Amino acid sequence: MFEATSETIGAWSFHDHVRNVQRNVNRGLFGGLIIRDPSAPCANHEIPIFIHQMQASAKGYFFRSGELRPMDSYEVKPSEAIFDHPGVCNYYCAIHGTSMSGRIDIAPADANPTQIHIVTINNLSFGAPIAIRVGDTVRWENKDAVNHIVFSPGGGKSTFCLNGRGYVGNTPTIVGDTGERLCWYVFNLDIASMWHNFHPHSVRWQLPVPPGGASDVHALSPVETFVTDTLVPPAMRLHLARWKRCNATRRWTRAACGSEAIFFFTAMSKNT
Ligand SMILES: [Cu+2]
Repeated sequence: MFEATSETIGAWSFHDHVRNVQRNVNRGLFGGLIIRDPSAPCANHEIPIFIHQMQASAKGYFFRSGELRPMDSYEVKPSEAIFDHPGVCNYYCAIHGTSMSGRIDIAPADANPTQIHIVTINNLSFGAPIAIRVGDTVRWENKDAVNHIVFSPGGGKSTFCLNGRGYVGNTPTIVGDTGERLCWYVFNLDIASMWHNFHPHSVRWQLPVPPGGASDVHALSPVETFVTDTLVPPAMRLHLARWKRCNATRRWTRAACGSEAIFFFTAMSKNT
């Protein structure tokens, strides 16, 4: 039970905290709780933004180790018929999430003897991608001081998302008139080790300390939140939709400025 008292004014992240955390995130088992400040000025637009990663599940190279304690190891052998076809296997740690991910490139079998490939787990990392052939064995050795679970759901590589959506044109667009007040509730819902910066490129906000101080960037640790108000600025920000191309000269010219401001704040894939 969560009691919304004056001491809890702000934004709070929640997520599953047991097992298969990333799989449960993909199912939507995470979110934010906002406790409004009744004495705060009314905003024209309230903007909850979740910054996080998702990884699709699909049929492919599926495997999952047990919980590997320090110095434990885990092997995927040919007899398990997992790396039995060429392709790319993206996997991650089921405890630490997709920020701790690895990759195996699987080539067809050839006349050379089969090999055992060692992946050393260290500093919350699986290290560089490895290349194997069908028929090879992969062995993970946990040299970290913490437990890990090597997990391949058979899907693609993880994608950075805003509110469950990735890529420009798909992520949320915030449109406001000049002078309107925006109340941002920013949540870093990356629950592994990924930090994100909130940096909307067109506004700044007052800091509580030092007096008179201001900032236009705020770093968010995993599961940290940030609440701030900004005003939609009077200046026009560059945007391709405001440029026109002359068919004769093939040159771009800037169209007349409007009074609206355009924020550009989006998420990109790690694949690029
Ligand atoms: Cu881990």
